[in-house]
Amino acid sequence: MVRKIRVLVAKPGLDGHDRGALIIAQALRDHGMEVIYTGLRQSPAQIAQAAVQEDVDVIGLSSLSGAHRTLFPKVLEELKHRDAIDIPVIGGGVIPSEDIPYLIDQGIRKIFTSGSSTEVLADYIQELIDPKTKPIEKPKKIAHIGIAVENIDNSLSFYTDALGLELEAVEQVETEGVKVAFINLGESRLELLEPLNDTSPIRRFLDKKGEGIHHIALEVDDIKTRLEQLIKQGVKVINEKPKPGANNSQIAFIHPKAASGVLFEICQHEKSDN
Ligand code: B12
Repeated sequence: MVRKIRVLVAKPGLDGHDRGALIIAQALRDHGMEVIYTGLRQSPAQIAQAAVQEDVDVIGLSSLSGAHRTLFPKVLEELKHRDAIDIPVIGGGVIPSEDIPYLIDQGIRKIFTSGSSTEVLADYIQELIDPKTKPIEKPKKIAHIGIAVENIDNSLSFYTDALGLELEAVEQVETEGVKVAFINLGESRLELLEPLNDTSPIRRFLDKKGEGIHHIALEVDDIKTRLEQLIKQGVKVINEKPKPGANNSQIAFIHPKAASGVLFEICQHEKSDN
């Protein structure tokens, strides 16, 4: 029989907020993991001891009291004393973003704050424990930044003359109702987007917001899998399936509501150096 992943969910210190920890414990059980919950007000030594005794695969610390900077590293210290520092420790709760790099530096593997998806958490633990699990692929680079313009010919000279960049090609993408000028910039591009007709999404954007940045495109290796992962994580997308984009690419848009108002495109080009 395959051994279930065993997770210790622990509340260090005097913190009495247990809702988040209980939700996480239940969510991980729903994902088929075995969860041991320490209960409230545990010392770092008690947590490390319980982790060793229960032979857990991962420890999840929850803190909302503001004591994470002291307590999380203390748990690591206690694990070290017990020769158990190989047990990965993750954390969550009310943890200001400026504290996260410090905690990662101390040896906490990852911090999940309010609003984190439990799907992402379960997948993360699965990957952490089982190296065979395919990790979530990070985007490789900014493929391009799309800039909506009324007329490419009128806008081009700023990019080619004032900035001295090189115009690589101009292409019409009939399906999107858009004419695109590709301007090389290091490993990325700027794409000037001119509407071809009144139903073009770029026309609607220009009427609503005027000229300016329309979207940021991120290059991925496997757009189909990446899109499926985003949908599984509960990220709101505009396209549930990849569609043809400019310059021999497959593209899909993520809803701006998922990304603080920014329209992101993920794209995969035929050649990986694109
Ligand atoms: C509900 C609440 C309470 C309830 C707690 C009920 C309970 N049994 O949990 C009560 C009313 C009792 C309470 C009391 C107090 N509270 Co209070 N409380 C809150 C509040 C409004 C919401 C917390 C909550 O339940 N969120 C919902 C859960 C689901 O979210 P979550 O815990 O963040 O969990 C998510 C993630 O963080 C993450 N996560 C959490 N744990 C873990 C663990 C792992 C392993 C992983 C991977 C992920 C993970 O996943 C969860 C799901 O997304 C917060 C404000 C806030 N916005 O967070 C203040 C807050 C936490 N409280 C605060 C304070 C100050 C107090 C009191 C000291 C107030 C007082 N003077 O008496 C007391 C202290 C109580 C104590 N003994 O510790 C402060 C803490 C300040 C700080 N960190 O510096 C906050 C931030 C309010 C504020 N803005 O000032 N509180």
